[in-house]
Amino acid sequence: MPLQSKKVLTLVLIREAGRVLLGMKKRGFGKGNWNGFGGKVKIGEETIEEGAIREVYEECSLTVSDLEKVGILTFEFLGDRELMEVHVFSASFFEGIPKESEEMQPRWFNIKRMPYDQMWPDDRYWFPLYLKGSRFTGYFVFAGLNKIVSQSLREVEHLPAEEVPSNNSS
Ligand code: CJL
Repeated sequence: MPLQSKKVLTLVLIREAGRVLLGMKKRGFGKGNWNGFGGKVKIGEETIEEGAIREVYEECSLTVSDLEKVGILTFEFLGDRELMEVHVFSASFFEGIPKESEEMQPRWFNIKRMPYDQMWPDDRYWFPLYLKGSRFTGYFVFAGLNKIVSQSLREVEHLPAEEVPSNNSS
């Protein structure tokens, strides 16, 4: 593995009428937490958004469209050289009825009552920026999975354009 590499992940927050759809993660990384939907971007997917749309469908049976990129969150875990870069999208348009999958149990939350005690610890910092319609970038350093040891979070006017995956020989 290169000295510093990053894993690109997606997170989609579906919003309707003062509520946000979250899923209770039933297995794997983040099990027991409420979170938006998302996951890895697969080889062959042309954009991060395309991976995000696929993951939402797989995890809760909704077809989302017109995703808006609202944030980029980078996570460093002390002792681990791989960074996690989470591209956060907001979706206001969807078709279908939320359905439980093997991965997620979906449920609507009133935006005034987010279950921060059962979410990743970073969420209580950046989620309010999402809820008020801001765009943001954040960098969080974790010691273990539950403790934030350093963070920077800023609201931005524009998010950086998506990077084209490159093998460095072009
Ligand atoms: C972990 C990274 C899973 C989004 C969902 C994991 C779906 C992998 N995601 C929030 C995170 C990570 C995070 C860092 C400390 N809200 N989502 N914090 N916080 N990803 O496939």
